[in-house]
Amino acid sequence: MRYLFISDLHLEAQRPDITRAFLHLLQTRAVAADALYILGDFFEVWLGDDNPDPLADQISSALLALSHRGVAIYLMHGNRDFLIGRDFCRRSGCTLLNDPTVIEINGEPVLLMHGDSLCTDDTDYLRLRRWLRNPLSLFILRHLPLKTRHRLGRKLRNESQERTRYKALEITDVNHDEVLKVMREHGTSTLIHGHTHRPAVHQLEVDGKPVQRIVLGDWDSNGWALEVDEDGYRLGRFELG
Ligand code: LP5
Repeated sequence: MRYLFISDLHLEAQRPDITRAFLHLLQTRAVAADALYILGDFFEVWLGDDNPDPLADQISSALLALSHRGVAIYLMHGNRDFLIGRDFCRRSGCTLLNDPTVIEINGEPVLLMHGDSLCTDDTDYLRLRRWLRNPLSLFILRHLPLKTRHRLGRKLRNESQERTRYKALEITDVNHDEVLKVMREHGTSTLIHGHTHRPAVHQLEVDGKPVQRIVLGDWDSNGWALEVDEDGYRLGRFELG
């Protein structure tokens, strides 16, 4: 089996280069895989499946075409696109994954997360996350008029950009103890996540056993993808073209 993992593309109309690179990846490396996993922040901001958006239509058609070619596509929410719902998934042939999810690769359990919930030192963000992601808030947000969601989404982005500017780098990274805790809880020796925009493969130990934490990169000046097959895990950077 061949797997392809990506995250943090932040697709938006203002970055046609990222959209082009993603469509190219679908037509080349993704068709050669058995499964494509998108681990959150696929879109820069997602205001709801009912928001008319030509970019979303283009992306969902391309994903659907890939799924018709026999590639299984899995999508996890990120902190920017947690309002992606069943309608988008149906249109694009994706299966929505819970965060966290454990899958099996080469007979081993592998833990998949977006990564934001691992940043436990970022207490302000976690408070916001708890509020935004509780079922009642989600229900209310989904039923707000689109214009109101646009306004609130913009306000939240501006506020977030302003506040992250003053946060120390350690605060916006994952907390080491939290990583060990989730890996121990799920009994996995591999964790794959995105969110922090700090692509790397970290070798760690849980209870004396070697484990690895693979951080996917964000697509900005380059693209990033993790390929996995029976030969192992290969995290690579590529030109957007
Ligand atoms: O995304 P990134 O990496 O830049 O920053 C994140 C954290 N910020 C966020 C917020 C998102 O950027 C914006 C999400 C938009 C979603 C739109 C859909 C919803 C529509 C309806 C809206 C109600 O996730 C950032 C982390 C950072 O990652 C690193 O981990 O630090 O967190 C923050 O900056 C949060 C602040 O610390 C606290 C913000 C308090 C907000 C105050 C209220 C403002 C008005 C709210 C209106 C509802």
